[in-house]
Amino acid sequence: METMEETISGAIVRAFFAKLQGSLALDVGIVGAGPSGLVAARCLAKAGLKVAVFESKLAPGGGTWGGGMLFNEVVVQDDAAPILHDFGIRTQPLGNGYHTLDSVEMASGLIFGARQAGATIFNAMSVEDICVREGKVCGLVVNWCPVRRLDMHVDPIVFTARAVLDGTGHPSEIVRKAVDKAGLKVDSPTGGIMGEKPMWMEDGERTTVANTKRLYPGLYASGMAANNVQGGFRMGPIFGGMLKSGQKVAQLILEDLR
Ligand code: 48H
Repeated sequence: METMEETISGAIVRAFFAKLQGSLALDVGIVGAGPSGLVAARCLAKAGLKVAVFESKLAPGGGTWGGGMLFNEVVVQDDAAPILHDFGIRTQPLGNGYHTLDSVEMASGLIFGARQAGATIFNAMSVEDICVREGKVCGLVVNWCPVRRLDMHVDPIVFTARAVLDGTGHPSEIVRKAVDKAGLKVDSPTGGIMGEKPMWMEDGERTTVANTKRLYPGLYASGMAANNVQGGFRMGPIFGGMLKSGQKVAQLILEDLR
């Protein structure tokens, strides 16, 4: 007869590997579980696509948890609030075009909503490279985050994807691999990464959605990654642009994959 220890360990191993096996050939591989990546994940999973999000940290949520300067509240504009409400996240209208909301409710709600819609979230996994074949980005090269952090010489595994979304925030790590390592010319003014500009809330928010693009066949960027590629301004703890960027990139990917 199986011991309780064997039952519990066996259940975890079987369930995890079923999830892993089911994600090896994806419709969409999303790198980074920040607000833009999680909104995109929910939209794409709701549309019936096979979606996985790879997040290098133990806790998904990206830059949402800490609010502004660890004051755990953030702000969104009126027109972005319905995106949060669709996740069941509550906002408090200020009556002047903005809403405040609890940043912990936002982070946890976005994670829960993406997962409940059917996206698989792999935490503590880092994407360290991409696959490019016949002029198209078509896969993600993944390793455990501790393997990378401890500089262990361990080879990664590959998840193929019909579309890859760089949602890695300020550094746009995946587009960086595409440009510097794969030598791809992406859809930006120089064909490379322009670099994020300093703080200008109004302009940063105005351009984030416009900066959200298909950069190369199979490769997209959202949120601060998109701003970094196109040379957009940073905007601090206002999140409407991030949410709308996630929604827009999901639409672009859906149109392309269909
Ligand atoms: C796996 C990775 C890897 C990797 C990074 O930064 P994020 O919150 O992303 P966005 O763009 O959706 O939201 C940006 C927002 O949080 C923000 O920073 C704003 C509005 N700043 C304004 C300002 O003025 O500063 O999340 C990105 C996530 C993080 O959780 C990373 O850990 C993760 O991506 N990540 N995951 N493999 N190679 N690189």
